[in-house]
Amino acid sequence: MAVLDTAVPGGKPRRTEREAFPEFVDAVIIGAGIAGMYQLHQLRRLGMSVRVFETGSDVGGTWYWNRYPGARFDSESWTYGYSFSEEVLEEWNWSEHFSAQPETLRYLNFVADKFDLRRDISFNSRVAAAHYQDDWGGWNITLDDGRCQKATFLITAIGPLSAHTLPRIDGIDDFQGTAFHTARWPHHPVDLSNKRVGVIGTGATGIQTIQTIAKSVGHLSVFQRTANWAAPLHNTPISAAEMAEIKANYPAIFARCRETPGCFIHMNDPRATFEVSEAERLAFYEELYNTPGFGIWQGNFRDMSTDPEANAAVSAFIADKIRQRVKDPVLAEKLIPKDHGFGTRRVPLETGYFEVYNQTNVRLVDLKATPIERITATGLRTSDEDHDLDVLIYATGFDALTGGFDRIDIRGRNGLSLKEKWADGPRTFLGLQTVDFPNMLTIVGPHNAAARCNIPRCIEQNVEWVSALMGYMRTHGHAHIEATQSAEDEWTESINELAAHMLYTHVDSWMTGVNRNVEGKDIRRVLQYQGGAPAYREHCAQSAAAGYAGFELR
Ligand code: NA7
Repeated sequence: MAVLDTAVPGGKPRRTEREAFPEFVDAVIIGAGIAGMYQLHQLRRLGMSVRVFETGSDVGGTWYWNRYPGARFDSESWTYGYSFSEEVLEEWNWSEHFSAQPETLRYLNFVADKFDLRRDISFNSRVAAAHYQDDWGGWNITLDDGRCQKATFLITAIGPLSAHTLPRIDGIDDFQGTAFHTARWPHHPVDLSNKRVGVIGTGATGIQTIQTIAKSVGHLSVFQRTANWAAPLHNTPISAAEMAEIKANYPAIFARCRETPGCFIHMNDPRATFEVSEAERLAFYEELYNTPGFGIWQGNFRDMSTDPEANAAVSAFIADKIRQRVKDPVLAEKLIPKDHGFGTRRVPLETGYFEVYNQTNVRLVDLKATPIERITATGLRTSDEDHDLDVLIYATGFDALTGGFDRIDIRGRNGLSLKEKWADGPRTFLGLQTVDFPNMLTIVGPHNAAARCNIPRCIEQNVEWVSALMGYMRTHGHAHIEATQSAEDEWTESINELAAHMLYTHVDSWMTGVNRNVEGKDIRRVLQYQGGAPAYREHCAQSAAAGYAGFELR
């Protein structure tokens, strides 16, 4: 039985699947998640004709697809929502400091309703190809059902983590039980009670899933290949009084987010790790460990992500926490990462995750010791044992940042394939444009600050920059924009230089583009701008202020 793929789930599409749309529009946006929705809203305000194509049957992107149990924010809800609309800020109430997926999806539906976004969105519409047309200087976009659309501009809003990947393990289709990838969780409730459930993967998604289902399943087998660092989320409800205070503070909250490198509310401590005494250091780590959200990662000593010894100090602190929380010392050691330091992968935030392993119905299977050999009809076979399962959950991640692009046949000037151009790593200017692909703009594209960001904050910046560009081009009578070769070369070079001193660059993870489930993605690449969001914004603003320096406009 194949792994269930709920690409077009039971939910009723808002528009008919074979709807007609005009042959030509000013802009096509791919994706109706947070970025695509806001980009549509902005371009409409400029009076442009726009069509959005979305694979899912409704808005929401990441929050539409990732419905697995326990899916929730790792950013504070009140820093995550859109900031552009006073009305939205005033009308929407978050119920928890770190909102769960159903509430976030309700929020995005509320925004879509408020701005009547759906009338320009074609749902159940997967873009298969986008080819630049040298003769008329625009794009031909083809959907996988054969429908076509022409547009002057192609704006990708496809998300950094949208191309989910199943493991390359023999026998996936042999399994006779129920199997899901977490990013294709069904839209109907899934009853796991008393079932024998297996989860492959212990990234942020696996951790959220495991800690949520552990109590209700009959038996849970966690198949862990690489142990991951994780720190407490400390989520709590938001009272009405607190929400009123948050609303009153929104300007200050968003101002704070604009100052920090990742647009979270947490800012690195200006001190270096060994500038303080050991007692002071441990007290600071303890305080951060007890702080909600990403404080322990984003608000730690300034050298935590660059100095191996500083990183080892915080890693040792977190390792001790795991030892305190997991009763079986042998098991605790298996849960402590030995091959990478704390924060060199995006840190999963957990709620009682490590305590799950104290339950008698939960078993950790260490795949480093006993690798998976194959999936079988009745479960999964490791090198030493057959594991019988009713349900198999693949929390196996994504082909990050470039995977979403690779899945569309994007061709620029003279038929050049984007996948081929980026085969050895992306080349871009500002993470928004790439040479030979005129009039294509990549919101949250590789080399952009957004993929390392409290993402809506960076999405808003990207979208507003692209919208200002569109306005400028209209005013000046331009219909063609393309990065210059020198701007692309310099930006790509600077991206590589900025990342060189970061410890994360030397670790396999989605942030370095490593995904051995995908052909050709076993080599680390620099995919993110590491200079911090404020500096990134400054680069974008400077280019715009100089009449879009680094771009050729015609
Ligand atoms: P991640 O963080 O990429 O995690 C994927 C997990 O799946 C990770 O533990 C992988 O182990 C595991 N994996 C992948 N392929 C296999 C195979 N073939 N065998 C065994 N285990 C495998 O993705 P997530 O969805 O958890 O999180 C992505 C981001 O979403 C997260 O950072 C948040 O920002 C939200 P590995 O470590 O590769 O050994």
